Amino acid sequence: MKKIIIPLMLLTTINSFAGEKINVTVKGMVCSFCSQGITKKFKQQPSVKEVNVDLDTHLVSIELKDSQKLEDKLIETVLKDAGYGVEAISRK
Ligand SMILES: [Cu+2]
Repeated sequence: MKKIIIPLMLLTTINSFAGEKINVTVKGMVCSFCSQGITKKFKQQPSVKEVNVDLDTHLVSIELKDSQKLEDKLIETVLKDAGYGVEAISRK
């Protein structure tokens, strides 16, 4: 029973946090032109508050607005349309 209760509590805590953070590792993102284009694309999404790019690690960090969602599928679509691939998506 404990094993079921603990994850549920964690989920509730995460959901009550303001602005979910998503880290996306992007394939093919190599220069500042890439990062600017990707930042622009994600900022067009109404749920996105902030976007930061680390070119060294090919990481795009997306911060969402309070209690907003951004599905993995949408992230993949945005990047694919811009000409990039998704290597990994992690959420905090
Ligand atoms: Cu580039």
